[in-house]
Amino acid sequence: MRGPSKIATITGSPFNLPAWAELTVRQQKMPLVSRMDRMRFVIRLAMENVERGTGGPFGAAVFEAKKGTLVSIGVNIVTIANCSHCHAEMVALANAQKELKNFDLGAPGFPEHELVTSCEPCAMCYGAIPWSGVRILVCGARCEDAEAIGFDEGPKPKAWARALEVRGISVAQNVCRKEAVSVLQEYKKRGGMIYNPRQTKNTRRYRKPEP
Ligand code: AZG
Ligand code: ZN
Repeated sequence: MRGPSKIATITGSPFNLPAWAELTVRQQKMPLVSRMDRMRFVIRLAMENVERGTGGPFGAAVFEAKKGTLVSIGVNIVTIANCSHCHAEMVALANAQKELKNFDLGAPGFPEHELVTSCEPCAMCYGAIPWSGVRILVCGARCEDAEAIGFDEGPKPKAWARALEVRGISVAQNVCRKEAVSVLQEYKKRGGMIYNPRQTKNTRRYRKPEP
């Protein structure tokens, strides 16, 4: 078998953002210098996603870590994209890679990139982070906050943050946690859809490690 074809192209990504979110990316020209400003920005994205009914109560963005320039945003669009991969973090990472025309956000010559997310990553997004090339992860709400409103964040190692640190990805948790949790609660109050990984007899036997 030969290598990848030079003429193969992919169109119509399921990671395409809703129109309102595209506009937000274009309008956010000013760098966001502080960690809290970046977190408040993604929390606003999560809330707007809830208010506009475009998906679950989660927002994320990729920034140039030092300057605070916005590279991409993501919101949870699982239901409107009919794609279970479309968690906020996955959408933000995919759009950053598309924007920078590189599958590795840590490629030589790039500045450090930071993923800021309104909620700690689920098992799927956690798995995607080391491959993305981001060097910093900043989280708002905890997994247990998402689970408190009915989401199942999947099995992650107990020391998941440490495991990222060992790979050279620094992790900050509980940034503006209260504000991030209020978006989750608003979604629940509005009766937002809760979609979860499929459970089988076997997976029910799996016991989550104590936090
Ligand atoms: C989710 N958890 C996070 N962190 N982000 C999303 O988009 C999610 N969707 N379901 N659980
Ligand atoms: Zn996820």
